[in-house]
Amino acid sequence: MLPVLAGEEVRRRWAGRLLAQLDVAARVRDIITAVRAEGQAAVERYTRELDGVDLKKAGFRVTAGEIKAAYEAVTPELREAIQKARDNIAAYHRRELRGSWMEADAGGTILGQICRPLKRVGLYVPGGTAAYPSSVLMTAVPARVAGVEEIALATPPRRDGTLPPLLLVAAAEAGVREIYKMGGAQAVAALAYGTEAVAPVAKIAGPGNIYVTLAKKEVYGAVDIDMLAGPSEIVVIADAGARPDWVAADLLSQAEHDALAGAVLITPEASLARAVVEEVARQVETLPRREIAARSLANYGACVVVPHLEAALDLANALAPEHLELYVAEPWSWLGRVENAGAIFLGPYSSEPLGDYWAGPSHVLPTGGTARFYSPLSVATFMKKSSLIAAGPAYLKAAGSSIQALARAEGLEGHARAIELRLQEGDRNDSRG
Ligand code: HSO
Ligand code: ZN
Repeated sequence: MLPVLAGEEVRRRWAGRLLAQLDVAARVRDIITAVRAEGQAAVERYTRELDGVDLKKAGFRVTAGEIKAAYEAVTPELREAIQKARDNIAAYHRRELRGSWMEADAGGTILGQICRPLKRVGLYVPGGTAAYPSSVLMTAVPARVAGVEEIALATPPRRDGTLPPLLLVAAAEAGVREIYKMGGAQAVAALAYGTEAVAPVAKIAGPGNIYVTLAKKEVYGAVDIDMLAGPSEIVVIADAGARPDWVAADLLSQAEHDALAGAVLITPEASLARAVVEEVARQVETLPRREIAARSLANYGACVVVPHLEAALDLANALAPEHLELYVAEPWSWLGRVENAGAIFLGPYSSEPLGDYWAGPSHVLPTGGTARFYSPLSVATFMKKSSLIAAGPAYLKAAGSSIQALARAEGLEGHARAIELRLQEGDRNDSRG
């Protein structure tokens, strides 16, 4: 079930994980072209073909009546859990807010940076068995904390034309009022370019399947995107003190997401490795999603025995996993060795699902090795900056000749003269004074 592999083999398998699906790229491009050319008619056609839903009947934009019905369908316990999770996510992301700054020097020249939220963003939330209310919170709450005025949320309708009630409650609790029943590449295209029924956004964020991810890649440039996200991943680094049943449970928590998910234990302890392999086999039997988990483990799961913890950290850094658990005796002393990971969980009680639902950091994290350069979805995802320069005459006088020299060295006489003219005025003022 959980194969025992060499580190190199795990790296090879994980590297091939996304390439396995790239053949849908042409299809994605066709869908985007159609939505750009035909607008809402194309969105409706693809929704009929791919989701089996007639939007004329089901309605495109979610109504106040649908939100009200959703609240009635959700238990108070779940509603409160959504509210508490939302508050934790908001509190975490508020700590991340960075304001504009300005600094004046003695001569009165001011340099600075203006940070402001994007005005209108699109959030994508997957459908099917991956229609997670938690993902609504993990994208919408950081956007709200950033101060985004307009949030358009897209998620594919179910076969009966409805959306899951808890997902609607999560959206309402996060303050999202614009929800559209559309999914896949057609939703990404509609958000990027707009249609008669939905206004275009400046940026599209949120997880999705390969169609969504490739569509985001395709519209990038016309709009910004958060990242190119793939299936979930977890790497657990554990030592002799780790409980095999806890390690196994954490591996399964990500394996159950997707047949393409990756779950890997790296340990210097051969006896722990054996015990975890046994535990995984035992626990998976009673999981409702055991078939998905079993396929994930067979393809992209592994148990790797390494000579020492140093080697475990090296392999984890090479995999650059979405989630990394340091389930070892001294997790804090190993933290400095972690270079590439979307989220890091320290110690036996920091089980990965804590991050998926509750603690506060967004669970939208870099995957597929992109933790080498991407960061988690955050407030910064929804902000942009403008630089600020307000110079005085003394500044120009001090810097003018160097600027002119640089401009002339680049063959840009017009630049040089713009500075020169002002220096001449400075001379006249000097002679008059
Ligand atoms: N672990 C997933 C997020 C998620 N888990 C949603 C449960 N629901 C990707 O980070
Ligand atoms: Zn999860």
